[in-house]
Amino acid sequence: VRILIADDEPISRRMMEKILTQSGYEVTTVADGEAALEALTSKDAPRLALLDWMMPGLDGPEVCRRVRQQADGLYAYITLLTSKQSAQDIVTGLEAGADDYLTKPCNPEELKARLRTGQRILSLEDKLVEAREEMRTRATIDPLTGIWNRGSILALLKSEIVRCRREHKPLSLMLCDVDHFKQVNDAHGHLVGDQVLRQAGDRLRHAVRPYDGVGRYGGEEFVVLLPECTMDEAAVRAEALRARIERVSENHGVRVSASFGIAGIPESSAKTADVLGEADEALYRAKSEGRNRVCTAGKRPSRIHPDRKAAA
Ligand code: GH3
Ligand code: MG
Ligand code: MG
Repeated sequence: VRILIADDEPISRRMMEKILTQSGYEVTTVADGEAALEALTSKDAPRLALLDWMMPGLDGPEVCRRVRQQADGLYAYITLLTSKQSAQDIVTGLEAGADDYLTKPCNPEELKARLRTGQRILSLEDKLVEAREEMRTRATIDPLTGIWNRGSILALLKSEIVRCRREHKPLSLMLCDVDHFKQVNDAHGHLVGDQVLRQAGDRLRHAVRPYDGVGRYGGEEFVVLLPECTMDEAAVRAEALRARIERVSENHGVRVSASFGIAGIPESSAKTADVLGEADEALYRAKSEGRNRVCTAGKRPSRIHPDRKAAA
């Protein structure tokens, strides 16, 4: 465990350093408040600190205050060292954001015991942060495919509509639905069905640019958000994806294809289009025209793959 000791008196600094090094701490020492503040706000800062109250420049409580103000990372457990003993001083120190205080010269056993309390609190904090991260993941990520869940992709759509309008950029959206997916489940079982969905999610994710959004809209339906992409560009990319899904599935035994509905908001548009609804209509058209194809909102006839047109 790493700990910072900030004390301008060399003797007391060395004494504490010795005690703590012997108890297995990895000690960093500094001799004034500025250096302490720098160490505690740096990247990968120690999370335990002993700060002398009186130091030239910034004193202990001031360092505390600034650390608490600036901190955006993990919590640091700060103990102030003081030779003062009046109740008012203690209140001042704690109000500055210190977690604990010790009077100097400190008893080695008490010092170690107090620091163990600090470590307990830090480990509680770590568990909380971990739990929060896990909850965040569960709330935003679809567990089967690892892409955004419905709520997240819809929230992203909302904010991208606002951003693209503000920046006068187009925005397009693909809805992708696996064809006859019920039959995949029926013929190969639910586990293979899940596998197909995971692969579809991977394929979509790998086909897009880093700033595009890919989410699972429902069972076997996916949304791909394409900011700064016109509907024509989106249709070209959807067609490439469609062909790829068809080709790859042919090599893998389970025949899978998907239909795509494209909609978008042009860069100059002021109206609030229901892009999702329009994409859904286009998707419906793609389904009713025979599946395994890309349809674009407002365009008739739909984009039919050239091979299929020839075959028709
Ligand atoms: P269409 O070409 O018209 O889209 O036909 P479809 O069979 O793909 O569409 P439908 O909506 O009738 O069926 C979707 C199926 O997807 C039904 C449901 O059991 C299945 N499904 C939904 N979520 C999951 C999932 O997480 N895993 C698996 N294996 N199947 C799922
Ligand atoms: Mg389907
Ligand atoms: Mg469906």
